[in-house]
Amino acid sequence: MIDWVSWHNHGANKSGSYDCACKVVRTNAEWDSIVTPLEKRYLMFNVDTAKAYIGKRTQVIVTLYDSTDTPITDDDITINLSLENGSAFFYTSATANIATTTLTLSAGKATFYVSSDTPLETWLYATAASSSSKYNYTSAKALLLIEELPPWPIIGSAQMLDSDCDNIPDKLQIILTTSYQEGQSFQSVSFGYRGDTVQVTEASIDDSLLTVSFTPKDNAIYANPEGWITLESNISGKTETSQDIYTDGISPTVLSLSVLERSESATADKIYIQFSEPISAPGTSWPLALFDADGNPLSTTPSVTNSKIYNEEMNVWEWTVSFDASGNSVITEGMRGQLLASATITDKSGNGISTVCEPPILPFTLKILPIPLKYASISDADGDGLAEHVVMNFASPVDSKHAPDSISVIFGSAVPETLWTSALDWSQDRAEAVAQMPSPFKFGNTNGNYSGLSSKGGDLIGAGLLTQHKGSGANYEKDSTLAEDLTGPIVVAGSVKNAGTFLSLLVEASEPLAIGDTLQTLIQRERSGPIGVAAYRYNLATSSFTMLYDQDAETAVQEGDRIRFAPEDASVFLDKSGNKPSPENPWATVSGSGNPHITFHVRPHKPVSDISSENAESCESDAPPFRLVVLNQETRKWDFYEKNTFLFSTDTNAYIFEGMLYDIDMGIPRGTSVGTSPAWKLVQFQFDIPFYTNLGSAVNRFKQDFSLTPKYLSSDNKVVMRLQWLTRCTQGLVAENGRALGTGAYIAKIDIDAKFIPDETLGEDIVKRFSSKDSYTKTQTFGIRRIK
Ligand SMILES: [Ca+2]
Ligand SMILES: [Ca+2]
Ligand SMILES: [Ca+2]
Ligand SMILES: [Ca+2]
Repeated sequence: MIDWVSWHNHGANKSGSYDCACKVVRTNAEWDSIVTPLEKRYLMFNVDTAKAYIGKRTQVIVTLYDSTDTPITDDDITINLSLENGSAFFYTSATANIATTTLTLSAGKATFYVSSDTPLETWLYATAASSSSKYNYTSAKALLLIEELPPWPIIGSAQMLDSDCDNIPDKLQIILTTSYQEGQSFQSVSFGYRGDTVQVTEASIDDSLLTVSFTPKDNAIYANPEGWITLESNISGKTETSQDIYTDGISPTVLSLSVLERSESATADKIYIQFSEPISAPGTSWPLALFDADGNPLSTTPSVTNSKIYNEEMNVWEWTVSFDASGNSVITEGMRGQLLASATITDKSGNGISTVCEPPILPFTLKILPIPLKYASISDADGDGLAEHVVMNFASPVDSKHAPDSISVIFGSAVPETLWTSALDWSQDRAEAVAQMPSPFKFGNTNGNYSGLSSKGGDLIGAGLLTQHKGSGANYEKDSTLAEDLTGPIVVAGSVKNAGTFLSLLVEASEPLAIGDTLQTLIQRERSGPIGVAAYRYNLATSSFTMLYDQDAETAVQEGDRIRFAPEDASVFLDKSGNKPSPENPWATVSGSGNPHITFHVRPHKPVSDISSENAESCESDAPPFRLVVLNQETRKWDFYEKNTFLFSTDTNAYIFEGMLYDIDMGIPRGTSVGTSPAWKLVQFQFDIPFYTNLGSAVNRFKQDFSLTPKYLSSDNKVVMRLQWLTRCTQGLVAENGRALGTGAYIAKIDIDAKFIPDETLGEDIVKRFSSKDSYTKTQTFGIRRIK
């Protein structure tokens, strides 16, 4: 009998000296003798020393690690906080009132605050509250140092105030632990305010009360401010800083009021009150004085049966108010209300209603509930690959009173986008509306992150979310539905790299793909097309696929090419909801990786060249035997070079090559988009082509440098060259030593080196890649036949 026994070596020790004990084959195992060692886990504090003055709180963070110092986020144990000696208080926040000695980790971490009323120097521990059968927890340990208050002022407490009753903070009041003495003075106060840091160097100081005024950059209502604060003081020529937090000293107030449109089936009215900040549950006492539409006070006190939070984000509460004895509404649209000075409304910091600020008298607006949405969709109606067409269906016809003020649509998966519009095109029966979003969703946003059941049946995946919005403040309402993805996928990027004699093209799509008709086209190339790109094989990952093809293939995609999906039914690929690529889905430029690679096609123009000794056209006995001829893509003429010097140009159809002709055709990566200058300024070639008889005797040699400029690169990324071995007057082809060559087989040893000289104005990465070299070596046989 063989049993496999395994145990963790996690935490066995940090040097891992018994790593090999992970799996052990045991024979004749005795089960009761098998011991699984407990895995070690460590609680650690973020500080070695936690330091505070008497009565002040200092923040400490405790984190759980394994023996490799990796934080453990899935073992949220409860911990006990304790001291070696003395007593301290532990709080879960800087402002919490109730102390605790137990905490539960959240994702492997807990933050707490410690303070003490007496000076202390002792050890602080965080210990696992209970033991585990799997883990052995080591406690966290740090020095706790509680010191007497210093003999200069530090922050005792700090409160943010609003002195002009606009619900925007403007004054910070600090109670110092002591007043400034001789040789001590105020320097500055800095504090955090909604992401800004505000620094104030002027203060009014009255004994130990220090007040600074400021105007916030962000002038939005902020009636529950909280943040950090730093006080700098000059103490006998030295700057001493005191850090603390400031708390909310601003009273809650009412911002807006509304009453719900009364339906036939209603049994009570619903009143909505929007507060300037979160409040504590107000109970059923009515908080407002009422006025009629003309502003005359009313003595009515509505009878409240319930109050509850209605919109937490907007601090809107709902009061249920009974009808009067005759069944009429006590509060109607247009009436006004004012917060009662006696109302029992308090904010989360315990601030009651202001005794200084006069509450505003506000009208009750009518809250209208929107007609629920039933279905929505997002498509690319104009076929350019970008989604912009939104259709929405409502549960019942929508009259203008119940129509949304605006709609918002969330779409896109990697970086979701929210677009808004208020322009809706209603159907005849007013149960459907169409919105052309003012600008389409961004390139690549062709699906969304929502999924669920469709009201039309079946599941929706990759959906967006459509929300209708109506009203504002206390009468704001919204209602959402999934928006089905009816937008086809697009190609967002491509990158090509060499894979031996093949190229491997990675095509990245905007969303997860499905395979439809495999007989259709994978992608299209724009250059000399659109043409379908053939591949030996392709591999689909979720939202991308790689294609492998011969780098010499006519349809090969190169760096700088643009590619896209074949439109509609011509595409192999669909998105996961079955949407086909749009008719005009956009092109994406293919980037390269690794060094750019030149494809060489070097071969004799004809396997056997007929050479006549009777030649009149270029009969110069002392002319060099070779010319390099390159097709100029700007003039469409042949440019002739001899020893790297430009000689002349001729029309391609007017010139007849004589002598022995070699074709040198190359594919050179542009490295940039089609139609723009290449990523290289030059390609420097070194040609070395010695020719031999078939017995190996040297006959002649073409050895020349040539600097290729972009004017020779076709829009199709091709370079067309000819190497012309000229005949000599009355002799035909001659060897270097002047002897005429006879009919027979000859050998060419071709050696071409190429070096890219980059366009330095491009990005660092592309400049580096286009500073590389490539080369080509081949031995070839060709024939010469002498004719009369
Ligand atoms: Ca203010
Ligand atoms: Ca407040
Ligand atoms: Ca579109
Ligand atoms: Ca889609």
